[in-house]
Amino acid sequence: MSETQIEAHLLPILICPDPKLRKVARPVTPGDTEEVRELISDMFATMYKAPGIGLAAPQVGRLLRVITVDVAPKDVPAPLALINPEIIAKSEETAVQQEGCLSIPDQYADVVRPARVKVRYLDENWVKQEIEAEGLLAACLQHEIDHLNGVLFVDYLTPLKRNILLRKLAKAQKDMQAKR
Ligand code: K1U
Ligand code: ZN
Repeated sequence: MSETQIEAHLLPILICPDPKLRKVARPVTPGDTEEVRELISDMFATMYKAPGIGLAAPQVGRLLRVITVDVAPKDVPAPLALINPEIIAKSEETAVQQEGCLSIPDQYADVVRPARVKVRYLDENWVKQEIEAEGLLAACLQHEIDHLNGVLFVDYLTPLKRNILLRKLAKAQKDMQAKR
């Protein structure tokens, strides 16, 4: 293995209602460089294995403002790591996207969000970047940035839909524990 390659580890994904999922993550600083390099590598490995199209550091128990995203088809990977991402513009127009969450396994719901967003972030080399997104990428970026603020997609549902979904999750988790 060359010096620049890092051995990636699969990280356990926290499941709702883990209280860490409701915390606000802190911005990354230059002092975090080494830790964040390793974290990003582990997050990509964990996201692809799950499988998922996004992952936020709090989902793996790290309260740092880091997300990974890849909404491209499996055969053409387009990995994107975003450090300290910020939504700097969003459209008035909204779009509905069916969302899932690796921290709320096997539960899906339609979520209404701004259709297009512009996000400013630092890339893996700490270079300032901006990305304009629509469609699934826009929904995924907003979903992951929400995780950095302790917000989950179920928060956008009506209380009735949210309760039904979270009860289903609790039952599925209980059944799984019983089988172990
Ligand atoms: O943050 C997460 O929990 C990951 C989540 C991201 C997301 C999904 C859908 C809309 C917005 C954000 C997931 O990746 S859930 C799994 C999923 O959607 C998927 C898994 C395999 C192939 C395709 C999609
Ligand atoms: Zn999620």
